Amino acid sequence: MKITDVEVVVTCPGRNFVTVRVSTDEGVTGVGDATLNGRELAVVAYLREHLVPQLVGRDPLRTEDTWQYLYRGASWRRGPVTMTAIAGVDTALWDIKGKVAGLPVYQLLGGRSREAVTVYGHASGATVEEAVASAASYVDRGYRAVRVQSAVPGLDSTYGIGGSSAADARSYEPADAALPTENVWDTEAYLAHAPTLFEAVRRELGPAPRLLHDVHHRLTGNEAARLGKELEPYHLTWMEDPVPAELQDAFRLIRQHTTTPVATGEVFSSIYDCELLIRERLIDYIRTTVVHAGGITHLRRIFDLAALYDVRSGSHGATDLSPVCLAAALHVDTAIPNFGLQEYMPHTPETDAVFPHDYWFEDGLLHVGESPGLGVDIDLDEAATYPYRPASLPVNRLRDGTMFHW
Ligand code: EZ4
Ligand code: CO
Repeated sequence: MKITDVEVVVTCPGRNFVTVRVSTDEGVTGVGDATLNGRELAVVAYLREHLVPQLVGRDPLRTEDTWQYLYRGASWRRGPVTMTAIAGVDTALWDIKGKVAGLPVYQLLGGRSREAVTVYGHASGATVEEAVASAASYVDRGYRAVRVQSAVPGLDSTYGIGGSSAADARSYEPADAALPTENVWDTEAYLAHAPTLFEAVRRELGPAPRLLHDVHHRLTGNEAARLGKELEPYHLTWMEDPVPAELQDAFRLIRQHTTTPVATGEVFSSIYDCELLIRERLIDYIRTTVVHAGGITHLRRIFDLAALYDVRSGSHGATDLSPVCLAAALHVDTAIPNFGLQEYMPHTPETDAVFPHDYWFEDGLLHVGESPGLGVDIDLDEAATYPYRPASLPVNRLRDGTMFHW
């Protein structure tokens, strides 16, 4: 069996998605997500100029050898662009392998370890009251876990805030312009506010729902230690990205001060980014996912390392990861022994129409489909109706204009 063609498809049904579509001489095709929000065309160029010419003629079933060939073949390896490009190819090859075997990919990863995948939804509000009501609406719809964010009083914009539940699903859309939106951040205002939010949410919702919060890389280690301590009475499932993920020493400081569980890793590209945090048990959940961490082949390796240290998976699953990534993530989530939680924000109907899929949501759980392969495809005609639009994620400044982390 041979790879005959690799297409790199860019489509923008509300936001940009990059998809790798691999064709073979036996007529079987596979798809992989290669979307890197805000830097999409860098991955497209990496694929089209460097990887595609190396793939034509190869055996699509040699997933491990192809992964090693693409990874080791770049002397300057790792990094988000490289690893997202490799992920797109690797995911498409696993899709083909499943179709050739006549089995859903989770079967090739060891079969079911659970009946379905527990997800968390995104609740938010312009006020604490709105955020509490939003969280309650998720619980009413069957969600067992909810991430809660609310606007910080005195700031014009806060990460993660959507005004209504429809807006919730779109609240991470990039500005439709080449220049990013500029937000303003105030750490002291945030630190004063965040515990009051969770005090109110726990009071209203009681002890049952699992609660999460995304700090989005905004604190120092010491500030995060303070927040973690102040959140302890509300028993969060996790405090996410408390510090910029590259500042790994800071996780030691956080760990020394608080039992609030910590999750990080959505921006990590490889097992080497995660290794110290896992081995020293500085985190409770590792948030790497298929598209940004080298595909199914490499993500499985990260989660196997994590399993040795009681660290569970908590894969990133915002709407800037395509349904192809979500489908692939669900196969991994269904199979691994140390699954923790899966982030889930429903895609828009336009996006779902471009990427028909057989996974479904019910009662707080996502269910993987039984089709051979990943159970997701790209409708090329539908995709072609949504041309690429330049877009950026926001940037963040302190009140005095200093550039800060977003
Ligand atoms: O901000 O995917 O936990 N989820 C997140 C996401 C990220 C976006 C960035 O593109 O942090 O909402
Ligand atoms: Co996050």
